[in-house]
Amino acid sequence: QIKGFVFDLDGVITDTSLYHTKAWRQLAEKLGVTWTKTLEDGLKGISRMDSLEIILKAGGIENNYTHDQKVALATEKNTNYVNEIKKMTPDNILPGIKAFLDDLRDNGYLISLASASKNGPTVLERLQLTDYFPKIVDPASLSKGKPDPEIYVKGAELLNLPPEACIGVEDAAAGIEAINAAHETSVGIGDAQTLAAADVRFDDTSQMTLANIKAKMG
Ligand code: B16
Ligand code: MG
Repeated sequence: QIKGFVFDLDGVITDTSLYHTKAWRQLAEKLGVTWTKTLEDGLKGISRMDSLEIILKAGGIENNYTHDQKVALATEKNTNYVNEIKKMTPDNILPGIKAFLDDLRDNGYLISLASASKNGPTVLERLQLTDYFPKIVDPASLSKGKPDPEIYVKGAELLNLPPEACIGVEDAAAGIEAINAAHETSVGIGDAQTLAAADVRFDDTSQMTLANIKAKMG
């Protein structure tokens, strides 16, 4: 029986993926790396330093920078990203999410956050959703990022629930893989091809309700 929900943030609660993309693209193009949709999708759910590494590899320039230079590049991206999220308001909550969170709370489900983003708490504050997420996995505490199950295992642990009693919600293929490997039920938000491995899938957040999830779980 499901007792808790472990949420991804970017692409599920709000569309910060647009801001991540804008900031990474700006950096990539400055470094002479061609931006593609495949590159863009591959960065979703991936930690900051791993994302940088993927971009540099796409341009074949991963060996052109020292570790310190790479940290500086990632910091430059983050500064641009942080400037973007400062402009966010509760209007940036994706359709249906506020009602869904209220429904979960009213029905006694426990809720935690499993975002790879170190800016997660700031984003929740901007959206005025902090109160819904008393438990947040600290991404700095992880030894491996998504698709490794660690972040979703910890998300369930924070709720004192076995993974089998949790649903994980994700927009990224790497995230669905992490949820499945953690032995939680996976709910994917996005297209069928990218999220083929999800147990339950919706095209967008507006369709994600408790009733619809239950119906699809059978
Ligand atoms: P930061 P999620 C992920 O968040 C994003 O999808 C990914 O694009 C980003 O690089 C990562 O967080 C790290 O974010 O640079 O803010 O620490 O989808 O796991 O909520
Ligand atoms: Mg995401």
